[in-house]
Amino acid sequence: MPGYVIIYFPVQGRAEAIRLLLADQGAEWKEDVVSIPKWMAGEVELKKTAVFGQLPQFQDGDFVLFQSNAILRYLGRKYGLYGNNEKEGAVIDMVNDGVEDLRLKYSRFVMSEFETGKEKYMNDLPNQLQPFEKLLSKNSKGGGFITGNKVSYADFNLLTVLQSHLFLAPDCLKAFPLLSAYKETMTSRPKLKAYLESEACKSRPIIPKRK
Ligand code: GTS
Repeated sequence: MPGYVIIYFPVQGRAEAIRLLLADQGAEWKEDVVSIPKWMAGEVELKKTAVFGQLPQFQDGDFVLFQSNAILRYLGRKYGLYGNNEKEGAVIDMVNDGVEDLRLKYSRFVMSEFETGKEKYMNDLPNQLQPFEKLLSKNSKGGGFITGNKVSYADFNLLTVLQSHLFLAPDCLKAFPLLSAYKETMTSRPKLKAYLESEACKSRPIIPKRK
């Protein structure tokens, strides 16, 4: 069994798509949880050794990797979740970059504009979700994946971003029938469903607890 370790804060955050991918592929991993207050106080040595001074860190045995999207791409290659050829892989990267753009907007909103910018963020959310609905409409033969005819690493990333939004706005997918069905299809994948229903997953907050 590969020795996978995810080192991250006690939240779903940027590590969750990695967890979803591993769970879906039937892989096991160990969690090394870093205390946010200790990290903020400069008491965690890893802050100095992390390549960009940030988490998550991922380990596959002796191999150490940072940057959540690079980790997803590494696992995508390893588990055959990167399309059937170079062009499909490039489209998967494109979609994942779109997911990253939305994740950044979400993070900025949650961390800095939660009290003041909620109405603006929610009003604009349909515009942000529309491109993904359109991608699904063009991929009707794909069996429910965001692109291509099999699950890709970007699907796990998109699913976590959708779930983060559903956490704040449970109705946000109502106007998007394909995204709603996509979310159901993804969360019904047996191994993924088992993980999503596990105590380990449910006990981890989607975002850091607000004071
Ligand atoms: N591009 C990086 C990635 O995708 O891994 C961003 C990593 C990042 O911003 N990590 C944050 C961090 O380590 C935590 S979170 O954004 O994932 O919640 N923050 C602490 C710090 O000291 O910057």
